[in-house]
Amino acid sequence: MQRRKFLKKSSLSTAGILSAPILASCKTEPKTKNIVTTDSTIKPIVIATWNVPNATAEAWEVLQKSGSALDAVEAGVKMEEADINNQSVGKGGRPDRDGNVTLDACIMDQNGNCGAVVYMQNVTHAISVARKVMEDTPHVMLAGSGAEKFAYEKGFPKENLLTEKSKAEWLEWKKESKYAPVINIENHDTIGMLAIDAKGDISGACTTSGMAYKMAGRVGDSPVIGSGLFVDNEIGGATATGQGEEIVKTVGSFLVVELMRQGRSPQEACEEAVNRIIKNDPNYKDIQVGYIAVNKKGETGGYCIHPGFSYRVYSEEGHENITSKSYL
Ligand code: SD4
Repeated sequence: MQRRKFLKKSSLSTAGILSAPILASCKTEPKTKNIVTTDSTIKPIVIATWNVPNATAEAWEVLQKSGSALDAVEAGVKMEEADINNQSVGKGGRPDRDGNVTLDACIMDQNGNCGAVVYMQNVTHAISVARKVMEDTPHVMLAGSGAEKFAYEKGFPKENLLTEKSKAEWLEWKKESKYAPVINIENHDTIGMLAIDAKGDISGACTTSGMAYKMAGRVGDSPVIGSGLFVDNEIGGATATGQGEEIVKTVGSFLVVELMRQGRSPQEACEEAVNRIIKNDPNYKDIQVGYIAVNKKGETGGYCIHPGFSYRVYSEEGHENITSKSYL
Protein backbone atom coordinates (compact mmCIF):
# COMPACT_ATOMS: atom_id res chain seq x y z
CA MET A 1 0.00 0.00 0.00
CA GLN A 2 1.40 3.35 -0.96
CA ARG A 3 1.92 5.96 1.68
CA ARG A 4 -0.98 8.30 1.21
CA LYS A 5 -1.07 12.00 1.56
CA PHE A 6 -4.66 12.72 2.14
CA LEU A 7 -6.41 15.88 1.36
CA LYS A 8 -9.44 16.14 3.53
CA LYS A 9 -12.68 16.03 1.71
CA SER A 10 -14.12 19.32 0.67
CA SER A 11 -17.41 20.56 -0.59
CA LEU A 12 -15.65 22.90 -3.01
CA SER A 13 -16.53 20.94 -6.04
CA THR A 14 -17.48 22.99 -8.99
CA ALA A 15 -15.44 23.80 -12.06
CA GLY A 16 -12.81 26.37 -11.59
CA ILE A 17 -13.00 26.52 -7.81
CA LEU A 18 -10.33 23.89 -7.37
CA SER A 19 -7.34 23.38 -9.54
CA ALA A 20 -4.76 20.64 -9.34
CA PRO A 21 -1.92 22.78 -7.95
CA ILE A 22 -4.15 24.14 -5.18
CA LEU A 23 -5.35 20.67 -4.27
CA ALA A 24 -1.83 19.39 -4.22
CA SER A 25 -0.61 22.05 -1.85
CA CYS A 26 -3.28 22.66 0.78
CA LYS A 27 -5.44 20.64 3.07
CA THR A 28 -9.05 21.56 3.56
CA GLU A 29 -11.20 20.54 6.49
CA PRO A 30 -14.36 18.57 5.81
CA LYS A 31 -17.29 20.94 5.35
CA THR A 32 -19.95 18.34 4.81
CA LYS A 33 -21.11 15.37 6.81
CA ASN A 34 -20.12 11.85 5.91
CA ILE A 35 -22.36 10.04 3.51
CA VAL A 36 -25.06 8.19 5.44
CA THR A 37 -24.98 4.52 4.58
CA THR A 38 -27.53 1.87 5.47
CA ASP A 39 -24.81 -0.66 6.14
CA SER A 40 -21.47 0.02 7.81
CA THR A 41 -19.64 -2.27 5.37
CA ILE A 42 -20.52 0.06 2.48
CA LYS A 43 -17.70 2.40 1.57
CA PRO A 44 -18.81 5.18 -0.77
CA ILE A 45 -15.98 6.13 -3.08
CA VAL A 46 -15.12 7.77 -6.37
CA ILE A 47 -12.08 6.72 -8.41
CA ALA A 48 -11.02 8.14 -11.77
CA THR A 49 -8.19 7.82 -14.25
CA TRP A 50 -5.60 10.63 -14.21
CA ASN A 51 -5.42 13.62 -11.91
CA VAL A 52 -8.91 15.07 -12.33
CA PRO A 53 -9.74 16.77 -9.00
CA ASN A 54 -12.67 18.77 -10.31
CA ALA A 55 -14.30 15.65 -11.72
CA THR A 56 -13.88 13.50 -8.62
CA ALA A 57 -14.99 16.34 -6.33
CA GLU A 58 -18.11 16.86 -8.46
CA ALA A 59 -18.95 13.15 -8.31
CA TRP A 60 -18.38 13.06 -4.55
CA GLU A 61 -20.70 16.04 -4.14
CA VAL A 62 -23.45 14.07 -5.90
CA LEU A 63 -22.91 11.12 -3.53
CA GLN A 64 -23.02 13.45 -0.54
CA LYS A 65 -26.41 14.71 -1.67
CA SER A 66 -27.64 11.10 -1.64
CA GLY A 67 -27.27 10.84 -5.40
CA SER A 68 -26.73 7.51 -7.10
CA ALA A 69 -23.38 6.21 -8.30
CA LEU A 70 -24.77 6.55 -11.83
CA ASP A 71 -25.55 10.25 -11.37
CA ALA A 72 -22.16 10.74 -9.71
CA VAL A 73 -20.09 9.28 -12.54
CA GLU A 74 -22.06 11.13 -15.19
CA ALA A 75 -21.71 14.47 -13.39
CA GLY A 76 -18.04 13.80 -12.68
CA VAL A 77 -16.89 13.01 -16.20
CA LYS A 78 -18.96 15.87 -17.64
CA MET A 79 -16.52 18.22 -15.91
CA GLU A 80 -13.74 16.94 -18.15
CA GLU A 81 -15.92 16.93 -21.26
CA ALA A 82 -16.64 20.62 -20.74
CA ASP A 83 -13.04 21.54 -19.91
CA ILE A 84 -11.38 22.78 -23.08
CA ASN A 85 -7.99 22.42 -21.45
CA ASN A 86 -8.44 18.66 -21.36
CA GLN A 87 -7.46 17.78 -24.92
CA SER A 88 -8.42 14.13 -24.65
CA VAL A 89 -12.09 14.50 -23.82
CA GLY A 90 -15.13 16.34 -25.15
CA LYS A 91 -14.85 19.95 -26.22
CA GLY A 92 -11.24 20.87 -26.95
CA GLY A 93 -10.30 17.25 -27.70
CA ARG A 94 -7.56 16.62 -30.24
CA PRO A 95 -8.98 15.78 -33.67
CA ASP A 96 -8.41 12.87 -36.01
CA ARG A 97 -6.10 13.15 -39.01
CA ASP A 98 -8.75 15.02 -40.98
CA GLY A 99 -9.26 17.63 -38.27
CA ASN A 100 -12.54 16.24 -36.92
CA VAL A 101 -13.07 15.82 -33.17
CA THR A 102 -14.90 12.52 -32.71
CA LEU A 103 -16.07 11.35 -29.31
CA ASP A 104 -16.46 7.89 -27.77
CA ALA A 105 -18.20 7.26 -24.42
CA CYS A 106 -20.00 4.62 -22.44
CA ILE A 107 -21.80 4.29 -19.13
CA MET A 108 -22.87 1.26 -17.08
CA ASP A 109 -25.14 1.02 -14.06
CA GLN A 110 -25.53 -1.32 -11.12
CA ASN A 111 -28.10 -3.45 -12.95
CA GLY A 112 -25.81 -4.24 -15.86
CA ASN A 113 -27.52 -1.72 -18.14
CA CYS A 114 -25.23 0.14 -20.47
CA GLY A 115 -25.20 2.72 -23.23
CA ALA A 116 -22.54 4.03 -25.58
CA VAL A 117 -21.87 6.45 -28.40
CA VAL A 118 -18.99 6.04 -30.82
CA TYR A 119 -17.49 8.36 -33.39
CA MET A 120 -19.93 11.15 -32.48
CA GLN A 121 -19.19 14.72 -33.57
CA ASN A 122 -20.40 18.20 -32.54
CA VAL A 123 -21.89 17.30 -29.15
CA THR A 124 -19.85 17.97 -26.00
CA HIS A 125 -21.48 15.68 -23.46
CA ALA A 126 -21.02 12.29 -25.06
CA ILE A 127 -21.51 10.60 -21.68
CA SER A 128 -25.01 12.06 -21.28
CA VAL A 129 -25.93 10.96 -24.80
CA ALA A 130 -24.64 7.48 -23.89
CA ARG A 131 -26.87 7.52 -20.82
CA LYS A 132 -29.86 8.47 -22.99
CA VAL A 133 -29.03 5.56 -25.31
CA MET A 134 -29.09 3.31 -22.23
CA GLU A 135 -32.30 4.70 -20.79
CA ASP A 136 -34.37 5.77 -23.79
CA THR A 137 -33.60 3.26 -26.56
CA PRO A 138 -33.68 -0.51 -26.96
CA HIS A 139 -30.00 -0.40 -28.00
CA VAL A 140 -26.60 -0.25 -26.34
CA MET A 141 -24.56 1.67 -28.92
CA LEU A 142 -25.19 4.40 -31.44
CA ALA A 143 -22.49 5.50 -33.89
CA GLY A 144 -21.54 8.54 -35.93
CA SER A 145 -24.31 10.53 -37.55
CA GLY A 146 -26.95 8.30 -35.93
CA ALA A 147 -25.64 9.14 -32.47
CA GLU A 148 -25.46 12.83 -33.37
CA LYS A 149 -29.01 12.89 -34.73
CA PHE A 150 -30.26 11.13 -31.60
CA ALA A 151 -28.43 13.69 -29.43
CA TYR A 152 -30.16 16.60 -31.18
CA GLU A 153 -33.52 14.87 -30.82
CA LYS A 154 -32.82 14.67 -27.09
CA GLY A 155 -32.07 18.38 -26.95
CA PHE A 156 -28.28 18.42 -26.86
CA PRO A 157 -26.85 21.52 -28.56
CA LYS A 158 -24.67 21.41 -31.66
CA GLU A 159 -21.22 22.83 -30.91
CA ASN A 160 -17.87 23.18 -32.58
CA LEU A 161 -15.57 20.96 -30.51
CA LEU A 162 -12.32 21.94 -32.21
CA THR A 163 -10.65 24.73 -30.25
CA GLU A 164 -8.04 27.04 -31.74
CA LYS A 165 -5.37 25.36 -29.62
CA SER A 166 -6.19 21.83 -30.76
CA LYS A 167 -6.54 23.06 -34.34
CA ALA A 168 -3.13 24.75 -34.28
CA GLU A 169 -1.49 21.61 -32.86
CA TRP A 170 -3.15 19.45 -35.50
CA LEU A 171 -1.97 21.76 -38.29
CA GLU A 172 1.53 21.49 -36.88
CA TRP A 173 1.23 17.68 -36.71
CA LYS A 174 0.04 17.60 -40.35
CA LYS A 175 3.34 18.99 -41.57
CA GLU A 176 4.91 15.58 -40.90
CA SER A 177 1.75 13.52 -40.44
CA LYS A 178 3.69 10.96 -38.46
CA TYR A 179 1.43 8.74 -36.41
CA ALA A 180 3.41 7.70 -33.35
CA PRO A 181 1.37 8.47 -30.23
CA VAL A 182 3.50 10.07 -27.57
CA ILE A 183 3.18 8.08 -24.37
CA ASN A 184 1.37 9.94 -21.58
CA ILE A 185 0.75 12.91 -23.87
CA GLU A 186 -1.47 12.00 -26.78
CA ASN A 187 -3.14 9.25 -24.80
CA HIS A 188 -3.37 11.19 -21.55
CA ASP A 189 -6.46 12.29 -19.68
CA THR A 190 -9.26 10.14 -21.03
CA ILE A 191 -11.52 9.89 -18.05
CA GLY A 192 -12.83 6.59 -16.76
CA MET A 193 -14.66 6.89 -13.44
CA LEU A 194 -16.17 4.39 -11.00
CA ALA A 195 -18.31 5.18 -7.96
CA ILE A 196 -19.97 3.38 -5.07
CA ASP A 197 -22.95 5.16 -3.53
CA ALA A 198 -24.54 5.02 -0.07
CA LYS A 199 -26.57 1.94 -1.03
CA GLY A 200 -23.39 0.14 -2.06
CA ASP A 201 -24.28 0.26 -5.75
CA ILE A 202 -21.50 0.63 -8.32
CA SER A 203 -21.64 2.44 -11.65
CA GLY A 204 -19.04 3.61 -14.14
CA ALA A 205 -18.47 6.00 -17.03
CA CYS A 206 -15.74 6.45 -19.60
CA THR A 207 -15.41 9.27 -22.16
CA THR A 208 -12.74 10.36 -24.63
CA SER A 209 -11.92 12.05 -27.91
CA GLY A 210 -9.70 9.04 -28.54
CA MET A 211 -6.14 8.84 -29.71
CA ALA A 212 -4.98 12.11 -31.20
CA TYR A 213 -4.63 12.06 -35.01
CA LYS A 214 -6.25 8.64 -35.33
CA MET A 215 -7.55 7.51 -38.71
CA ALA A 216 -10.98 8.83 -39.61
CA GLY A 217 -13.53 6.37 -38.30
CA ARG A 218 -11.25 4.82 -35.72
CA VAL A 219 -12.91 3.80 -32.46
CA GLY A 220 -10.91 2.75 -29.39
CA ASP A 221 -11.73 0.94 -26.19
CA SER A 222 -13.42 3.73 -24.28
CA PRO A 223 -17.00 3.23 -25.57
CA VAL A 224 -16.72 -0.57 -25.68
CA ILE A 225 -18.33 -2.21 -22.68
CA GLY A 226 -15.89 -4.78 -21.31
CA SER A 227 -12.87 -3.00 -22.77
CA GLY A 228 -12.84 0.63 -21.60
CA LEU A 229 -15.31 -0.01 -18.78
CA PHE A 230 -17.03 -2.82 -16.98
CA VAL A 231 -19.13 -2.97 -13.83
CA ASP A 232 -20.57 -5.96 -12.02
CA ASN A 233 -22.48 -4.85 -8.96
CA GLU A 234 -21.68 -8.09 -7.11
CA ILE A 235 -17.95 -7.76 -7.65
CA GLY A 236 -16.73 -4.27 -8.57
CA GLY A 237 -15.76 -2.20 -11.58
CA ALA A 238 -12.79 -1.38 -13.77
CA THR A 239 -11.93 1.21 -16.40
CA ALA A 240 -9.03 1.90 -18.70
CA THR A 241 -6.96 4.56 -20.39
CA GLY A 242 -4.19 4.44 -22.96
CA GLN A 243 -3.84 2.77 -26.32
CA GLY A 244 -7.30 1.39 -26.89
CA GLU A 245 -6.35 -1.26 -29.42
CA GLU A 246 -4.44 -3.19 -26.76
CA ILE A 247 -7.26 -2.86 -24.28
CA VAL A 248 -9.82 -4.13 -26.80
CA LYS A 249 -7.64 -7.11 -27.75
CA THR A 250 -7.57 -8.28 -24.15
CA VAL A 251 -11.10 -7.12 -23.19
CA GLY A 252 -9.29 -5.42 -20.36
CA SER A 253 -11.91 -4.03 -18.00
CA PHE A 254 -14.00 -7.21 -18.12
CA LEU A 255 -10.83 -9.17 -17.44
CA VAL A 256 -10.06 -7.06 -14.36
CA VAL A 257 -13.56 -7.59 -12.97
CA GLU A 258 -13.45 -11.33 -13.67
CA LEU A 259 -10.08 -11.60 -11.93
CA MET A 260 -11.58 -9.85 -8.91
CA ARG A 261 -14.44 -12.36 -9.04
CA GLN A 262 -11.82 -15.10 -8.77
CA GLY A 263 -10.49 -13.52 -5.60
CA ARG A 264 -7.80 -11.11 -6.80
CA SER A 265 -7.60 -7.70 -5.15
CA PRO A 266 -8.23 -4.68 -7.41
CA GLN A 267 -4.46 -4.07 -7.49
CA GLU A 268 -3.63 -7.67 -8.41
CA ALA A 269 -6.34 -7.73 -11.07
CA CYS A 270 -5.07 -4.53 -12.72
CA GLU A 271 -1.53 -5.92 -12.70
CA GLU A 272 -2.60 -9.18 -14.34
CA ALA A 273 -4.55 -7.32 -17.05
CA VAL A 274 -1.47 -5.23 -17.88
CA ASN A 275 0.67 -8.39 -17.87
CA ARG A 276 -1.65 -9.92 -20.49
CA ILE A 277 -0.90 -7.00 -22.82
CA ILE A 278 2.81 -7.35 -22.18
CA LYS A 279 2.65 -11.07 -22.99
CA ASN A 280 0.58 -10.43 -26.13
CA ASP A 281 2.55 -7.59 -27.64
CA PRO A 282 6.33 -7.57 -28.10
CA ASN A 283 6.11 -3.83 -28.77
CA TYR A 284 4.66 -3.10 -25.36
CA LYS A 285 7.43 -0.60 -24.61
CA ASP A 286 5.90 1.72 -27.21
CA ILE A 287 2.48 1.56 -25.59
CA GLN A 288 0.85 3.03 -22.53
CA VAL A 289 -2.17 1.39 -20.92
CA GLY A 290 -3.48 2.05 -17.43
CA TYR A 291 -6.26 0.33 -15.48
CA ILE A 292 -8.04 1.29 -12.30
CA ALA A 293 -10.46 -0.84 -10.32
CA VAL A 294 -12.63 -0.87 -7.23
CA ASN A 295 -14.21 -3.84 -5.53
CA LYS A 296 -17.43 -4.09 -3.57
CA LYS A 297 -15.55 -3.42 -0.32
CA GLY A 298 -14.32 -0.10 -1.69
CA GLU A 299 -10.74 -1.29 -2.09
CA THR A 300 -8.99 0.25 -5.08
CA GLY A 301 -6.07 -0.48 -7.35
CA GLY A 302 -4.30 0.81 -10.42
CA TYR A 303 -1.50 -0.31 -12.70
CA CYS A 304 0.05 0.73 -16.00
CA ILE A 305 2.88 -0.11 -18.40
CA HIS A 306 4.91 3.12 -18.27
CA PRO A 307 5.39 5.41 -15.30
CA GLY A 308 3.43 8.63 -15.55
CA PHE A 309 -0.11 7.41 -14.98
CA SER A 310 -2.01 8.46 -11.86
CA TYR A 311 -5.55 8.14 -10.60
CA ARG A 312 -7.66 10.10 -8.21
CA VAL A 313 -9.62 8.69 -5.27
CA TYR A 314 -12.23 10.50 -3.21
CA SER A 315 -13.66 8.78 -0.13
CA GLU A 316 -14.54 9.54 3.49
CA GLU A 317 -10.81 9.35 4.16
CA GLY A 318 -9.92 12.18 1.84
CA HIS A 319 -9.17 13.25 -1.71
CA GLU A 320 -5.88 12.23 -3.26
CA ASN A 321 -4.00 11.66 -6.47
CA ILE A 322 -2.23 8.31 -6.44
CA THR A 323 0.80 7.64 -8.62
CA SER A 324 0.14 4.30 -10.25
CA LYS A 325 2.66 1.50 -10.00
CA SER A 326 3.96 0.54 -13.42
CA TYR A 327 5.44 -2.48 -15.18
CA LEU A 328 8.44 -0.53 -16.50
C1 SD4 B 1 -8.48 5.41 -26.96
N1 SD4 B 1 -8.19 4.79 -24.66
O1 SD4 B 1 -9.21 5.99 -27.74
C2 SD4 B 1 -8.41 5.92 -25.53
C3 SD4 B 1 -7.36 6.96 -25.44
C4 SD4 B 1 -7.01 7.41 -24.04
O2 SD4 B 1 -6.23 9.06 -22.64
O3 SD4 B 1 -7.16 6.72 -23.08
N2 SD4 B 1 -6.53 8.62 -23.87
O4 SD4 B 1 -7.78 4.46 -27.30
